[in-house]
Amino acid sequence: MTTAPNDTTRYAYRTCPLCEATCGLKLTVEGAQITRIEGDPDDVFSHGFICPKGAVLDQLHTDPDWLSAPMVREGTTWREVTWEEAFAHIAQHLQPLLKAHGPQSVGLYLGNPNVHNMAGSLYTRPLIKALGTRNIFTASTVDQIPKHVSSGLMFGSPGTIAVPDLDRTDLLLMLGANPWVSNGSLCTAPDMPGRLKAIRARGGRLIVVDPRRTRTARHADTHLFIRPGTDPWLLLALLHTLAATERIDLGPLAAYTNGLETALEAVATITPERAERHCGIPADTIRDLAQQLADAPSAAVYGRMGTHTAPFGTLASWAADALNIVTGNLDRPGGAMFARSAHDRVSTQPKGRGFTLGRWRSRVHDLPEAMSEFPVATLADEITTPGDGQIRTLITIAGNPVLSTPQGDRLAEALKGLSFMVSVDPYLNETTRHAHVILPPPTPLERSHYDLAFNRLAVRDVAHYSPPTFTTDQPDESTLLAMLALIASGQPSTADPSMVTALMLNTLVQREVSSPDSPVHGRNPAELLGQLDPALPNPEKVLDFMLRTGAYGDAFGDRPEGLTLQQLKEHPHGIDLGPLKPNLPQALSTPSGCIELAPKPIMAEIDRLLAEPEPDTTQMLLIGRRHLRSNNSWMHNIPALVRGRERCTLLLHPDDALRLGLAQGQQARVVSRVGELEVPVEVSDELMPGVVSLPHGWGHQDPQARL
Ligand SMILES: Nc1nc2c(c(=O)[nH]1)N[C@H]1C(S)=C(S)[C@@H](COP(=O)(O)OP(=O)(O)OC[C@H]3O[C@@H](n4cnc5c(=O)[nH]c(N)nc54)[C@H](O)[C@@H]3O)O[C@H]1N2
Ligand SMILES: Nc1nc2c(c(=O)[nH]1)N[C@H]1C(S)=C(S)[C@@H](COP(=O)(O)OP(=O)(O)OC[C@H]3O[C@@H](n4cnc5c(=O)[nH]c(N)nc54)[C@H](O)[C@@H]3O)O[C@H]1N2
Ligand code: SF4
Ligand SMILES: [Mo]
Repeated sequence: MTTAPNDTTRYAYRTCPLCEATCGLKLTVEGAQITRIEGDPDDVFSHGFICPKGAVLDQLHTDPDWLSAPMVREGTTWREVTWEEAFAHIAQHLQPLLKAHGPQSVGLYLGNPNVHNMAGSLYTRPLIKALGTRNIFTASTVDQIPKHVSSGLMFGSPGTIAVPDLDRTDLLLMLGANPWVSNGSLCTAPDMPGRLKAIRARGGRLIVVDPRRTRTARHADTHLFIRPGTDPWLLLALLHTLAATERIDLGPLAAYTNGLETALEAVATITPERAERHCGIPADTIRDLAQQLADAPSAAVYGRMGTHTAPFGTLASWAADALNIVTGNLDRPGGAMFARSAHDRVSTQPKGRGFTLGRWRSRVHDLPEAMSEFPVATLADEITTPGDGQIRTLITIAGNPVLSTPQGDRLAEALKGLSFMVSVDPYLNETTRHAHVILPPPTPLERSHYDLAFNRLAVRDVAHYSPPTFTTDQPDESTLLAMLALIASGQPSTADPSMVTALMLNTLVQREVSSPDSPVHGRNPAELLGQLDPALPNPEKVLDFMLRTGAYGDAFGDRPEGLTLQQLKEHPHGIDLGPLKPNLPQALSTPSGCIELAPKPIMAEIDRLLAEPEPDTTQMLLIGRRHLRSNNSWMHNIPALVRGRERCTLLLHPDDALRLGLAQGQQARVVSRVGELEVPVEVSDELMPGVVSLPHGWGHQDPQARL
């Protein structure tokens, strides 16, 4: 924070925590008020970019519905309680339930904002450990988990995710993403519009594949309509064509890639003609696309939401990376690369334990775990189906699954049957209104920020730290989660939350000193921990430790120029650590030390795809969409963001409107296998005929919510 000319005014710089773009914001602060929020022109990554959501961060801070005290519910009556009372109440209910019904009787749901704050990123793990439950659900299974699974199978770790090298690529083939609006996902790059325009400005090309002509598609060189759910056909036909035209060229990747032959054999029958019948993209266009990919000096195939949250999402996710590999574009500038986040250490040897799926299965529907979680779509089943291991207690943290996950009305009914529910959430909303206790975190301006999740997915290596803009006497969210962990492990509700951090640091330091990969291998744990400033808040101690042992860290004095938290504090606009660097084969952690191009579960998915019948084109298909001024289900409480035209509408093509006798503004009834609703119609030729689009996260009519 620096002081502005007028000495009652100060500027505060902070990373926006609302989406994956991690823009730097410049806040003008007068006393306890924010008088202006703009993009920080000096930010090393975002260079002044801001979107309408970042610009109203202060309105979250001042939202009167943002809870400022813990709440306890009896029947339909809520009362504010002290923090001591809230923790005592939780201990009084949670501990006997755990004792009586065992760890599996507790379910945990983690929502999206967990990955946007340090507390959620660091302190949910000790909570999971303390609970000892396998009934873990997150927003990932309605989002990016296919990418984790395919990356885990190919590269050895579900966190080893390749991102398009946006700022250097010559050709970006983008499927199922609309970053002009979403500002990007699994590809952290503030100012997506600017960066995408720059591709074309430097002579590169942008090709967008989407059943809707989105804003992103309108700015592309080419937009191809695709029948929803059929991306694997297109992508596998591209692989097929590259092989058939002898354009496979792995370059240096060939030395450490297994399974090329098996993978190409698996797509041998997927000709462009066959793919066309499924995906609707003409065979000649597919052949031309394959040639463009092979000819481009560098190219990146990038698939997101629309390809992942679909049937065969994991196969589509694999196929995108497989294309990057067989064209030699993985891990090379302009292709798809791996970030080196400042808080992770760089691996020096390519071998590891690899990644396994389905180590255990869900109780009711026998679904495999992936990354220790079950699909959230089965959460309601686990709550309502009696038997050993039935979920009786639920903890939700930063999630609104009633509005954000499939069959939310069924889940809401299920929540009513729980013995006990705790929510860590600032709002009394459609989900948390079923809780018995709500623990609200401080506002985004009252907490510090370092992006633990998205620096791992960024198109440049960067690091930023933001201190709290305002102080508060409310406990930090890390304290709330640490208290839940302590209570879950049987500690009294008066236990000291710092114990959790101490344990975490101990685990970290032991791991580092015993790992030959670590820059502090063999050092004395007490000496390292002794170098951490005892005055730092708990999460910052962990962060400083991670930064100092990370890719660019000072290795606790061994690399004196290296990064520390103190250095980040001295650079409020962030520190630029340069463009993406080649990381292979060292970043691999497969048992073979090689890229596994033909993992068995993926090859089995290809067989399953080949058994699919040709699509029934008389069936209308429903897809989603995002709006620039919205964020899943939870920013609809900010007047500046919801003003204006109704946005929860059903988009459909004029031909379909005519055929169905629907006109602009009329109510349409949408019926699926599991639900139905009424929604106003918006006729638009930006939709592919046969497809309708409805945004998610709406339906705030629950009278028990306080929004
Ligand atoms: N049909 C359809 N459904 C979808 C999607 C789609 O595209 N189409 N998208 C899916 C995706 S990608 C996602 S990520 C999920 C999101 O699913 P969820 O994460 O379950 O839902 P959100 O609407 O993001 O709700 C976020 C919750 O976090 C709370 N919150 C906000 N900030 C904080 C904080 O700092 N701390 C805490 N403790 N709580 C906070 C909010 O009040 C809100 O209750 O939705 C999925 N659902
Ligand atoms: N403004 C705003 N920004 C957000 C969010 C928000 O709610 N609002 N949510 C945030 C979150 S949690 C996430 S995960 C990211 C997601 O960010 P993105 O991955 O960019 O996701 P979407 O914006 O939903 O875009 C998905 C696109 O896929 C298309 N699509 C649908 N089905 C198919 C298909 O079968 N094949 C193909 N090829 N395309 C298909 C849709 O038409 C849509 O244009 O956005 C984040 N940013
Ligand atoms: S693009 Fe995302 S990170 Fe940037 S200001 Fe908007 S919401 Fe915040
Ligand atoms: Mo998401």
